[in-house]
Amino acid sequence: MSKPLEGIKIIDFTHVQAGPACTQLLAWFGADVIKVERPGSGDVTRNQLRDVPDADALYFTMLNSNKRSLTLDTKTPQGKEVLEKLIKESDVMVENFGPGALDRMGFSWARIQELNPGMIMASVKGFSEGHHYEDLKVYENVAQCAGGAASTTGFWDGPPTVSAAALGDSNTGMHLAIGILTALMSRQKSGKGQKVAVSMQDAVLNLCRVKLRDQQRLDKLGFLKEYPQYPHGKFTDVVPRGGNAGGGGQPGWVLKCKGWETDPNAYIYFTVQDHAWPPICKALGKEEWIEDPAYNTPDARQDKIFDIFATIEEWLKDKTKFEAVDYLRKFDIPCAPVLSMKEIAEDKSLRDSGSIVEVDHPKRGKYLTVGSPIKFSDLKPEIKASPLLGEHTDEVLAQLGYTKEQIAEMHAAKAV
Ligand code: CAO
Repeated sequence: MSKPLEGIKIIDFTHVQAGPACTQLLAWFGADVIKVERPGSGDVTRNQLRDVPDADALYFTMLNSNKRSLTLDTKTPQGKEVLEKLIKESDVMVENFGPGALDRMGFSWARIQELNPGMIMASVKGFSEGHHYEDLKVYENVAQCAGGAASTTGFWDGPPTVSAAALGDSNTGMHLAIGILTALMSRQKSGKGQKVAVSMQDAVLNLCRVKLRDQQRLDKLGFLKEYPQYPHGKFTDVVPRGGNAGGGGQPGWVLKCKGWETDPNAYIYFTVQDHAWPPICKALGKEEWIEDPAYNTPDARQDKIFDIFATIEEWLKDKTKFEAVDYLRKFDIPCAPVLSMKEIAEDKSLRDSGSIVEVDHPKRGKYLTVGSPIKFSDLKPEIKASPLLGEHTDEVLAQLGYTKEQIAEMHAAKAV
């Protein structure tokens, strides 16, 4: 079966996480992704946080599967020539260098268009073009702070907090993938390529839209009913950190289960969904709350929501998180155990669905990685090992028409 993106050739000039996450996704769906890396060193993540000496780090292998690796010093004349040829033959070029790096290398958008008017040039930067911080280099947590995630995450009596989820990196890469696919569709109609850019700040903000919603409600009302600060605490003029509160109209909290004193993840998330109030009361053995006007509407519950959570915790005291969820699911209550990474790594359902896959790597042996979170009826992406540094250099150069002698010369000149 041919893969949907087969025939699409992508120059993957990305490094670290944001760009590689994007191109990896496109490679899974069939694109020919050629990762261009600096000879000798390659993507910095090959060496970062190594757990096996002399083998590419998991940081690299988990973001670069299904790609080919071409080493190329694009600051040498031969390297530039190879890149020009590649640009002429490719559909997409993806990069996430620091601001201005590609221009300094001699590959401005104008030059790329000259070489290939059909080229889709996709970039990740920390901030968008024209932004007053456009010159800044940016990593994950910087973006989380600039995009509104950090100021709204954590507890009210603690500092702004970053999330473990890669909202700035992989999330930006996913946004860029959507942009690239849109530009490919557009090119089918117009024949023209275009520049696609996503800033990490914007991608984080896109996921924080409910907090911008809350800022405007706060400006109007002076309080936010669904936050733990209401009605007993104080609001200032900015959206506060809401701890583990549910983000919408359904109150929720992380609740302790049996064993929480020694197990840092012996918790469940429990949601008090409005229309599930009767089943919640039945599940907890608190039938008297069902018709009690002090409890039977969201407004009535609001000022005692933490007392309600305390009652649920009392009920949870002799149940493990798995026992609790297995019981609560029968009552249709939105809840889940707080899973550790160890539990996720061993989860049979995640393995069966291909969301976690085991891959065999020639140097490091077997390792786990995250498979496609997008499921298709007609495509089951096969997750392959990431390439060794320069593994496909000669192959790609030969496909570009270079002879064995020319390739040997480039090796001798350290251009590849
Ligand atoms: N051959 C020759 N030179 C190469 C090359 C190659 N194959 N690949 C990269 N280079 C050069 C670049 O041209 C650049 O050179 P100059 O700065 O001299 O013009 C140089 O390598 C460094 O590039 P950089 O600025 O991207 O690298 P950095 O390590 O200093 O910064 C990062 C890293 C991530 C902060 C920066 O790239 C950045 O801000 N990127 C945009 C935002 C982003 O994607 N951040 C998320 C990364 S994931 O956490």
